[in-house]
Amino acid sequence: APVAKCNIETLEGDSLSCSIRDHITHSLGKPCSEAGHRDVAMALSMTLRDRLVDRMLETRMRYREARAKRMYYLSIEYLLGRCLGNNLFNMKIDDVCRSLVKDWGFDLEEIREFERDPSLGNGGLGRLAACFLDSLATLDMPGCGYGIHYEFGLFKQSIENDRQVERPDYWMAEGMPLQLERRDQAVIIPIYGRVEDHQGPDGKYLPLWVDWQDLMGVPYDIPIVGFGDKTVNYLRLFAAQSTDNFNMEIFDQGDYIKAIRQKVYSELISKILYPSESISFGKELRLIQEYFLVFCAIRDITRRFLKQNRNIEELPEFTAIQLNDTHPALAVAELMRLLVDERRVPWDRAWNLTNRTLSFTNHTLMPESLEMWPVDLMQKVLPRHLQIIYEINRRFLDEIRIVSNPDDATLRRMSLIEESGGKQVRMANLAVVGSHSVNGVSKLHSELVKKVLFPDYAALWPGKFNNKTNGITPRRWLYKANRGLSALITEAIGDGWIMDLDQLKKLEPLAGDAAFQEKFMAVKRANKERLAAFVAKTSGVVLPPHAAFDIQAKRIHEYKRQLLNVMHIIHDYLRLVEDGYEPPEPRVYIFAGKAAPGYFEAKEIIHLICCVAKVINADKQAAEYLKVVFAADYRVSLAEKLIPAADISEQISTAGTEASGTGNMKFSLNGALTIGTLDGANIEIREAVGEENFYLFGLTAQEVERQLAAGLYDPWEYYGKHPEIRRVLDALSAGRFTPEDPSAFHWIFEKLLSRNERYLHLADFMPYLETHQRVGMEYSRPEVWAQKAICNTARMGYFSSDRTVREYARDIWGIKPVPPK
Ligand code: DL6
Repeated sequence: APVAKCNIETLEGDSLSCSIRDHITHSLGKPCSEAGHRDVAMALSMTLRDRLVDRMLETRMRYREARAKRMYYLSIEYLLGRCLGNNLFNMKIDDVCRSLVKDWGFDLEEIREFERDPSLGNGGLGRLAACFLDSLATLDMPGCGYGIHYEFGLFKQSIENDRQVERPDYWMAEGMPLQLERRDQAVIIPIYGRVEDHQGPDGKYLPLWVDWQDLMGVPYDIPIVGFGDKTVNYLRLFAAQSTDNFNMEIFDQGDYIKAIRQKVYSELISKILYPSESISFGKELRLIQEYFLVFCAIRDITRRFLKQNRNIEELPEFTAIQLNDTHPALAVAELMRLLVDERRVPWDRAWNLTNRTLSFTNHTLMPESLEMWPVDLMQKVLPRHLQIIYEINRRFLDEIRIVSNPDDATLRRMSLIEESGGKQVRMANLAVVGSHSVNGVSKLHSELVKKVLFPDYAALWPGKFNNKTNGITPRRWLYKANRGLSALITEAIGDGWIMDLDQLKKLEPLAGDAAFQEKFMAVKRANKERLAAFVAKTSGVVLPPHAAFDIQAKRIHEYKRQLLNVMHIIHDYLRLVEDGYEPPEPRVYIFAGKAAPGYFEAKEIIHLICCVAKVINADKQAAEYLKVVFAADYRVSLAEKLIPAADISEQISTAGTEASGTGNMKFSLNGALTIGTLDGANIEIREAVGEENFYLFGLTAQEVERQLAAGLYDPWEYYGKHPEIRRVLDALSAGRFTPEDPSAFHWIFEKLLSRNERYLHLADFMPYLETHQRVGMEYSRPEVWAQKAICNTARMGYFSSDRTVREYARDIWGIKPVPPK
């Protein structure tokens, strides 16, 4: 067929087809007759990009004409998930494309499988950022993301010899046709050097940052389309490159190799995403990454702002900058530097502007995740920023001495500098002091942020602290991920729920309706069959779809207590094979999640799960009742397969440790029942779906805190009192699941019986078993289960990220929707 450039303004069959053919020929350089799945995938993505870029320019013009305030989200991680499918759904052309490529002999699902997940995040924090971008665009809100264009995303995980193996993830291997390189908007970044004291032309003190080296940040824009294809915002990711001139001096001296080494070092900055929160090595590189993000973002934001002929004094009226955790906290110092040193704004005024522009979200209570940077390191890398941080601290401490006359211990706690051990900069304190708003991500977490993390600041500035319970985008997590359920819901109540998730409430009257229950469970069954086929193909384990699918999918961490889950599985297995007890329903246990490569316990937990799975899956006596699977390489696209197939969602962290969780929301929205503790957003989910539709167990955060504070926790007492606990721990200690290496899991025995065990596994074990018993009984009554599952879906409207984003917009950012006329 003749191929011609054509207008894709109307994304319908003919024009779409024409544009895809055009890209196959002119962008990929192939005759259409030779195009394969990959070529069609690339050409389709390019076609969408053309359309999205048009919309993006139109959106930008619309915001400009409205003189709209903008919000910029600064995050070191974004876990976007595959873009092609999501864009097709949000642009509402999935069906058109499916039939179009079918006519050419291709299958759209297979085409989508060509895209690699851009895994530019570790877990919840990065995925939340991606959900917010979707909601901002869907709500026509002027909000964009800034991040790092890592060359290698989170490692790819495989399981070999029952252990996690990590491999680099070169996520752009197949190309990333959606992104736009913006070399013309590259940013030059100063780093290292020293500060000299000078006097400015106005006679005032003028510090000069001299002898710095420079780096370059090249922006790549990924268009973010809202549902309905009206508004297209963007995510701007910066890649580090060396500048052309940085190495001239060494070069002139003839040391070519040294010059090249410097060039390579510069490009290391955005080479790889750190696979863990607690950084123990490569600290300098990580600090530079954080600075790199902050510098590029602030420079870009202020450039855009000033380009519109605005006075810098108006910055907070037109700009909000949200710090996603402490990683971008250097923004406080960088914005001050830009205002004071470059634009010569007096310090007090600059501080006022900075404070009104910035806001900060905390995502963790884990002490080891609270970032601190050695003063020596900062002095070396960012000498001027360190000076500014010291000055902020000096003024802040002087001020609180006057306001509240605190004692020395309070002053020490509130200082931006940790003095004990080697001096360190406390990034969380910097973010709190420099922002006008500090929020937690669930009701419980926000309370704990005030009481446990920042009690002194909360007493000083009670109005600064607030809660914004997390949410998830219904577009990716229901509309796209669960096509069967999505169609059933739309058939029952119309499609208004996609933009207004509260409308799911209309399903409530159907929860007791036998015909609807049957359809709902048929969808679940089909999802389970699909997952079972995937598991059989990828790991060889055959799962019975009539069993209850019980899934724990999240990062592997002691506080998330995958160990508690495995202990329960071992208990069930031993009861079956040693006591002859037959459970009321067959159960499939699925685990998924990555362990940080340097986190011994987490990697050993994966090893344990795989060893237990191997023994159980090979045991004929258990075959009818029990299967255990570790699904490798957890990522967004795998989550989209797992979550719609779950009957039971494991949300079993020790109360007071999980800030919010968002997986818990995705499972419940897709009709899984939660077995969970009173932790993070579980509490609010339980309130929303109803106590009777949530399986609660375990100590409360207060009880945990009391046990730990008073040293009351005595695991040996539980071990002595409960034969169930003894049997499981003794089996682990005796090498029941690793006959070839009997002491492999003895460390677990020792750890769980140590008085310092922070996550109180044994205290919650018996209540967990009893609750599971109840889950099993209720699963074996299909009408009871179906009613509860439907109630979960029907009552999860609150947990849409649209609601969360609206709250941020109203309470913190001060931005409003700017819809097309
Ligand atoms: O707020 C998003 C997400 C929460 O849902 C999780 O509970 C929390 O663990 C996670 N935090 C991180 C790491 N944070 N840091 N630093 O991913 O945030």
